[in-house]
Amino acid sequence: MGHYKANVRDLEFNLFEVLGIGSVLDSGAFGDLDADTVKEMLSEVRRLAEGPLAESFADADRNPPVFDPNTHTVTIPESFKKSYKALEDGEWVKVPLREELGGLGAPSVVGWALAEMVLGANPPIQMYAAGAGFAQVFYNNGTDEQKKWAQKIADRNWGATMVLTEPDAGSDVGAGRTKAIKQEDGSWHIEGVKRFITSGDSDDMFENIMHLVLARPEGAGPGTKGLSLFYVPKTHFDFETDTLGDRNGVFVTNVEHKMGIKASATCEVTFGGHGIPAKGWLVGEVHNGIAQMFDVIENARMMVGTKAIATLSTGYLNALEYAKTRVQGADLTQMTDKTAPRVTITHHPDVRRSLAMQKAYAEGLRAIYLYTAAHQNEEIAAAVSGADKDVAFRVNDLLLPIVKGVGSERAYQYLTDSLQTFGGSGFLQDYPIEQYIRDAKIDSLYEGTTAIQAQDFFFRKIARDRGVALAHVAGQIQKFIDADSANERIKGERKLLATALEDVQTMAATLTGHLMGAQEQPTELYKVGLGSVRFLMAVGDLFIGWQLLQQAEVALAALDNGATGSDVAFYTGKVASAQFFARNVLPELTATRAILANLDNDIMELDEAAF
Ligand code: ST9
Ligand code: FAD
Repeated sequence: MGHYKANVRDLEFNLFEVLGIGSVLDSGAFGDLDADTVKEMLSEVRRLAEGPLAESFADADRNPPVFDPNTHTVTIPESFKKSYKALEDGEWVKVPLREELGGLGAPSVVGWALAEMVLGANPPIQMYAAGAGFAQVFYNNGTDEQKKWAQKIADRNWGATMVLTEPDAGSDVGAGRTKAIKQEDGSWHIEGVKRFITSGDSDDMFENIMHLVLARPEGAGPGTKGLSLFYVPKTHFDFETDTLGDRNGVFVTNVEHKMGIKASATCEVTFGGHGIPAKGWLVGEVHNGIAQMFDVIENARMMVGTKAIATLSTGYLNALEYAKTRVQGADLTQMTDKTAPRVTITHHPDVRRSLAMQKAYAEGLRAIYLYTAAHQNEEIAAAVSGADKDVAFRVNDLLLPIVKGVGSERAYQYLTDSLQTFGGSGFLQDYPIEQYIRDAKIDSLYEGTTAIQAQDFFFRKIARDRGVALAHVAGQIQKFIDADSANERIKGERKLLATALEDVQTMAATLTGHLMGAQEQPTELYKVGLGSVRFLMAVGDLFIGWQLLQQAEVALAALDNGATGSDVAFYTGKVASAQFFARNVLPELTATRAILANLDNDIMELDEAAF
């Protein structure tokens, strides 16, 4: 048995019992795809993830990719390439893609449920496998001619990269200096050095790599709006004859030595610096680079959040298994009796508290990413929350910083609890948790740090959206609180949820007040900046509490309907987890509300020397 533990029971519970996607599939909205086929897919990807994909997880960490500066190449460990091939052979990453690109056109929610298991087993595999997804963005944004290229790229399973970051342009993408110079034949020459590029080179895993590069055409304006998006192949390719041509002038010039996800090659990539021009083509022949790149970024943010959540889930399940067998100390009620029998650590209240928090966050965050994915297809969104197409996409936008920002922060926080459950053994490489923690730390950094997610959440997803998406989700929560059919057993928890909703609404109003106040007094904006991460995390807790209680309602009904066998423990656990979260976490939002109500700018006025 490898390190990875999937939770297919919970995935099926979310998909079929809570979100109810079975009835949408049965309506024929997604062709022949039915519930049984989705269940078979989940089971097959679980087999792959727990077996061949997980197999190289530790080996590729201990023997990471090696860079050869003379040939500008990266050597990837054989064990990892074997795992990668196992995923590629099944074409699993294409399941949610459009049919023109060899996909099945399955709903996003199915695609992300499958991806969770790959990301939990060996995250860099999913990153290297993103080529066909990138091709879909290229297809959606490309000219008719470029659409044909995109189809070929997906068909031939090329690798792909997203190329934004430069040494002086990280969070501030608009500071990028990489240039694009127009050529007479309609192509462009790209010149500059990009940093931290995931999968910049990948040994012989792919016959070619498609780089999607943001660069500034000569004479274009400043900031992100002056950037355009270019398709830049590693090696030229003749799409008429299907043949590889000369090497393009884009070379990897360094590979980083990292804390985690070591199997993923993070590269410095130099365009046009080695005597050969780096030739690129303007995507869609329009200068709309940042908006086009956000089509990739939105999916990548979803991927990063799901990765973090997947890792927390397997961390929790590993900790749970260990706790059930580790015998240490006596039951607390017999602590003074030195002859009392020794018990497994699951008998200790603090271990139970910790396991309950890990379970609630792992399963609550899973519910959040699947609810988000459910709003990426209008048919599913309509069934799940009654959202029309416009509102569905706004809700997806609203929830992405929660999936990415809250998912990554909470996963890292509670993975340390998973490690703590193992005691000193957790610190050893005999168990996977220390690698989980190292691998998960990146999730709060790349694809926009948590601070950037929090600002995106408030300024763009709430203020600029005029609260439409937030009001839709808050309406769903209110409906749940008010439901006549509410089960009496979680009545007290509904009250806690109602208070949490009110707390969050007050926090939103407070921050909005500072935003408005900034028209008169610009430094009022600092208060938004000081409160935005707390606010993001608070909204995350509210949504998690709501999702868990909704699950508890479904579980109680299943128990009342005579659930049997292992389902009894599963549903009982759902109810207990929701109650624990509501009682132990939701009341904290009242304190956050008070903190936000009293924000001041003292810390902004403090001399740097005083820090
Ligand atoms: C990175 C990669 O870190 C790490 C992992 C790689 C793994 C690779 C595998 C990925 C797999 C998944 C992909 C699969 C592909 C598809 C599959 C298909 C099924 N939403 O606010 P403004 C746009 S990469 C949408 O003024 P500033 C919008 O067009 C590096 N659009 O921003 C807007 O115009 P308008 C990641 C948004 O002040 C325009 O930007 N780096 C959003 O100019 C300007 O907006 C980062 O993430 C949004 N939320 O620039 C950088 N926001 O307003 C983080 C903006 O007219 N920094 N736009 O609509 C930021 O995000 C900054 O806030 C900034 C600020 C750069 C946007
Ligand atoms: P900075 O932007 O310098 O941030 C430093 C600190 O300041 C952070 O805590 C940040 O939150 C804070 N900060 C910065 N600006 C603000 C602000 N306006 N408000 C509040 N706080 C702020 N990039 C790509 O283009 N393609 C890739 O494939 C890719 N893969 C990556 C893989 C790895 C392993 C790593 C480490 C990075 C990768 N990146 C990639 C780059 C990544 O997206 C950036 O590192 C990230 O956007 C942060 O930029 P930075 O590192 O320059 O940090």
